Amino acid sequence: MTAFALSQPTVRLETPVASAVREGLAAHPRRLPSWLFYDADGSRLFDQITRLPEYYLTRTERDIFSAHADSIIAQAAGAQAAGQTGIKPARLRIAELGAGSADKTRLLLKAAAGRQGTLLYEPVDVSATALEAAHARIEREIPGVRVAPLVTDYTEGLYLSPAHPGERRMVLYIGSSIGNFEPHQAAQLLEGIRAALEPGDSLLLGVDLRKDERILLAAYDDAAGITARFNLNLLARLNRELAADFDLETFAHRAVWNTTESRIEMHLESLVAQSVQLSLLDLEIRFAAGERIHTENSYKYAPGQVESMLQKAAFTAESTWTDERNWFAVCLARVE
Ligand code: AVJ
Repeated sequence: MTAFALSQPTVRLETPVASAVREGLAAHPRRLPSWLFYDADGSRLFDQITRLPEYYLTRTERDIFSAHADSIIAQAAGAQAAGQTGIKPARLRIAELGAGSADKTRLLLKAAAGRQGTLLYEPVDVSATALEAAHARIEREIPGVRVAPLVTDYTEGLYLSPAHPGERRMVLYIGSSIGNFEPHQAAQLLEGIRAALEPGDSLLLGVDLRKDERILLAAYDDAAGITARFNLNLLARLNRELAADFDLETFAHRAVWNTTESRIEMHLESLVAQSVQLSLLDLEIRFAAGERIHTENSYKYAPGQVESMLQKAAFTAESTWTDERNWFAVCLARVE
């Protein structure tokens, strides 16, 4: 019988996290993708961020929904057009991209269920756990709503089952989630959504608007230090998942306003010269003192910019709702 020598195999960890970290930390300047923020701890910290006094985004968008949910839903259903043309307004089914905890969405779901009696709500997220939490609560708390979660990475293309005849699909992409994408990626994403829709369907897009730099910086560098913990949790995650040895005391949270690109950037700055081991990647990274890892972009849009992004993706921007300070905008766009 032949004996085989079992040599130590070189196993390369091939998970999305491993490849993203390998690629991002090898780059100069170093970077890590912002989707890495959202493990269980990071999602909890983001939830705390949305309740911070400085983080106006969630509160402002919720205020817009509180004031306008009925008109937003009526517009999506085509009630206005129906008045003019005599066409019967359609029933809506609502899909939400990156649904997460779906908190603000409830205002829209209530308005839609109130209008048509029942509603099918299809939250789409890469994380099944995020979807499960929202599922039971929404069915329990909003009468008439049935939840059909869809676990998929919508940035890789969106595939939705066809709506029933006489139904219109409304896709929600709210919370300024699109702000994490570079302009060319954002354009692709909108085109991907457009391709999943039929004429008469609509997209509701929520974006953060350009404003005084001090307000922006405070929102991304709050006094209680929650955003700093959110950013640093990325390194804690690599310690947990990749057996890395980042010393969190020697990295600092930085928020920067990049006026040319019109975006808030988050970075993690190494306060000392040091080298870090990522055991499961078999990787060592040397940081110079002051060297940064770029962890997030959060784009802030000029008035009219969302509408033109939507038009470029072959949507017709129909209506935009905003708050009285003009800090946040919610735009309804139609597929013709
Ligand atoms: C979830 C992408 C909308 O960009 O404001 C919050 C994430 N980062 N604080 C944002 C975030 C730092 C957030 N989005």
